[in-house]
Amino acid sequence: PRKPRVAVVFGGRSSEHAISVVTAGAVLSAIDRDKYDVLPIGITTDGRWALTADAPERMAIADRTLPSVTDLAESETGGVVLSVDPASREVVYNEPGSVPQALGEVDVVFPMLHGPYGEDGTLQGLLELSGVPYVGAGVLASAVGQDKEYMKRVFVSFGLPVGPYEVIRPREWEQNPAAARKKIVEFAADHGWPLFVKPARGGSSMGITKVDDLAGLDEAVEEARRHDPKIIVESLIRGREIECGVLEFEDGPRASVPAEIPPVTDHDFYDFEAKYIDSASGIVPAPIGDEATAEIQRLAVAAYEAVSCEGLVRADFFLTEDGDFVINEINTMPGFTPISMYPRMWQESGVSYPELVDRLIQAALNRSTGLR
Ligand code: G1L
Repeated sequence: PRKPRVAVVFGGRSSEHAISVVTAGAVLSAIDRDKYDVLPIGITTDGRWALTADAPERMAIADRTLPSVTDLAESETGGVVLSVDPASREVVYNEPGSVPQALGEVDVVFPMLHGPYGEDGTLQGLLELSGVPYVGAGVLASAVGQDKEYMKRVFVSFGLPVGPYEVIRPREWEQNPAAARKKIVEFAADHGWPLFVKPARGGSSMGITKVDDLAGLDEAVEEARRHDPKIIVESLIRGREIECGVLEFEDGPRASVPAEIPPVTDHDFYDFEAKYIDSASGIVPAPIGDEATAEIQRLAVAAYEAVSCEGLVRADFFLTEDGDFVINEINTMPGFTPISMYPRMWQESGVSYPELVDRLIQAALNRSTGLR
């Protein structure tokens, strides 16, 4: 019988293009070629889809040079739209003004794009329309996981512990900035300084400012609004940073051992690359004791279920001095190189990186398309 064909879609018009290429290279290296065929599909930084060589060795950082899809592309075509024929599941290049070029059938897509048009549910929607199964979160879970406001609203409605927050919508700031500023100042009066001012949507730590007093507020709001006109204000939760992985097994989701992220300097706070590539500083398993471990595992699976995640999620928490967990956020597309926290937590739980990749592909293949 024919091997299932896995299309790995990576790169993209994101500041994290190179991270995606490096991660896709690790995934391509880990996929069992006796079991699956692969189709590497890169998206250039200017948004063109390209069939790339199946050459994971060219997708690593070499001589301090970051890899890019442009350097890997075999056939690159301007303005191309990739589509999948729903009847045959044939992947097609619809190059404007020419005959669509068939690339062969695909059985499952491994989406590896960061940020807008990647992990916010848009690519997932395109794949739903095409009837192709894909690894990981669906449209709703991707979109909710990308929006810090709706993520918290879902957590609250499922009884999960979230920290204090306030949302400033685009029109609030544009039409009455004084009232919006007052809302934030009252929030600070209730919950104390410092505050974190964040873009509501977007996964990386870009656009986030820690604000110590009123003087820094306007600039922090303007900075966050450069990334997203909707912003969220959160209070500082004093506690240890503990995260936990959830992975779908044959019988349902299970939680990994948790990890602790040691406190970082202000410099590291802005270094989002460290979050994905150099996660060596994380402590696995987190030294928090059996009781807290069981509790975070219960909460992580509850967060996965609350948002209707599929395949995997990384859930990030604070452990307060009182011994209580507060959920900070979930990540439907966590850092995913072999040294990233999510794969490391599963490694420590007895699931190797190739097994992790295989389980995710199997979970996607076992899912039917349509409502589930
Ligand atoms: F497909 C999965 F498994 F859901 C998946 C896809 C992408 C897991 C993790 C990632 N991560 C990335 O693509 C990235 C961290 C390189 C950018 Cl979001």
